Amino acid sequence: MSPRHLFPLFSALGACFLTCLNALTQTGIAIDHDFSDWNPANDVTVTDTTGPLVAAGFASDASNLYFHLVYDRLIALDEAWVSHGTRLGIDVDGNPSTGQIVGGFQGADIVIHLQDRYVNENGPGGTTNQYSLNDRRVRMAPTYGGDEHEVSLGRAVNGIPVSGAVRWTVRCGSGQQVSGEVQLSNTPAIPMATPLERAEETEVRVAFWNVNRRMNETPALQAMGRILQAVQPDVIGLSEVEDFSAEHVQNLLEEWLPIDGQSWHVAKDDWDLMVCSRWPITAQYDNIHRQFPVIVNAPWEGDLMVAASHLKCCNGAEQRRTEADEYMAFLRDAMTEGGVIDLPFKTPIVYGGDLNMVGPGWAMQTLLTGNIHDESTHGPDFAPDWDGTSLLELPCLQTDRAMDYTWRNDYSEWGAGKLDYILVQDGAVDVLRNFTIETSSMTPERRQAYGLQPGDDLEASDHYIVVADLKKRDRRPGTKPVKLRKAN
Ligand SMILES: [Ca+2]
Ligand SMILES: [Ca+2]
Ligand SMILES: [Ca+2]
Ligand SMILES: [Ca+2]
Repeated sequence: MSPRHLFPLFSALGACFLTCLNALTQTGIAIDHDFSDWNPANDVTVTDTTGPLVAAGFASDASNLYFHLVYDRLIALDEAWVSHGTRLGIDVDGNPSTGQIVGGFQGADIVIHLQDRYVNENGPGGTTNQYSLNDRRVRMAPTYGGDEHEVSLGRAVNGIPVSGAVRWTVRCGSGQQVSGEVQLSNTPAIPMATPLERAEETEVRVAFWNVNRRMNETPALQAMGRILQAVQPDVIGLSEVEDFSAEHVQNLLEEWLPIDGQSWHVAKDDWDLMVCSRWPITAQYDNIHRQFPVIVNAPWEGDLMVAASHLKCCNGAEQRRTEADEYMAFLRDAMTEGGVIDLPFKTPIVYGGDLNMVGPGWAMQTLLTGNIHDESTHGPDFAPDWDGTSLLELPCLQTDRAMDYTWRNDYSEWGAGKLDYILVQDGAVDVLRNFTIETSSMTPERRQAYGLQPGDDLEASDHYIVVADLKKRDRRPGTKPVKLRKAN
């Protein structure tokens, strides 16, 4: 063979090498609203363009099966905001004659009806059993609308075999459908054991927590105390504390997190929000609906503004968007001269809490980008980061599971989801660590190391705490922030 003939062979080998390398370096799938763990080359593209589906991918590890769904429009996966009727089918016994028919696919032993929030699985004697998404450990991200989604399905609870091939399919209400067949992988799920300790060089550890009005229930308080002692936050934004006084919460914090010779500072707004801080709170702004910015005398040059938030729940997308508009008008005021507040340039501003972010996610787009919806009432759009860009939504993955949900109720028709967020200006702070905690998924050794009990997560509240370690951005040349996903 002449060198001329060898060249295409080498380039074919090179292409294979790169593909194989991609497969080998694939480190597993996290359900976290970050899609860099999916290799688009492994997705199956939809050929007909009659509906919203563009492509779908499938992966597996020892714990879960995973689907990657790409649409051409904003879809809220477990809602009919835009009717998409997506069903996911898996033939787990490799037998097309057992199971359900999903369009052009026969033999699906498990069918996940995403939009209608249930799962059908084969029962005995040709029957079909219906389960909730939570029953079958279906997890999804993002929890609010987007054009790209990732879904996982627990293997053990669904009796998915330890080896062999499975056939899978994705079908939309439009009739668009893609299918594939793959060997099951038994690679362990992404190993997670994020330290709860603050990252080196952290200047402020901020946390947000919806404590579900439980601050007078003994078992909840014990669990809350253990979690806060493990986390040791400096600043805490609380929601659903309308029934309690600032003094009540201050006393609890002084018992759980005593500060040498000093008191905790607690500010309460006109409804259900509080901000608690190790450092003095020098100003508070009560009258922004369901959002509560305060100024903290942080241990860095200048101040810190922390806004605790608890946006309208559930079917309230328009109200959430109005609330976001209202806060963003305040933020624009804070970042520009005149009005009721002027912050010095580059004063870090952190926004977080239970944003109830379901449905289309309009409020999140406003909060991240500064694109105000009702400009006639709330004024013009602006860039909410001091460097002229948008804000950063922190992933806050669970410390011990590669998933981002912060709300979980196994008895609900609604799947576990991420309702609790931290938004930062990555032009003003570096984020050195960020996480949420599900104590039930920690190993006994890890729980023991941090003084936690398995049931502390849901005993304390129906929401998990979200935490971030911040360092005021060093703008000397050559310094590099931690790389995180930027809102698009
Ligand atoms: Ca991911
Ligand atoms: Ca089957
Ligand atoms: Ca101003
Ligand atoms: Ca606008």
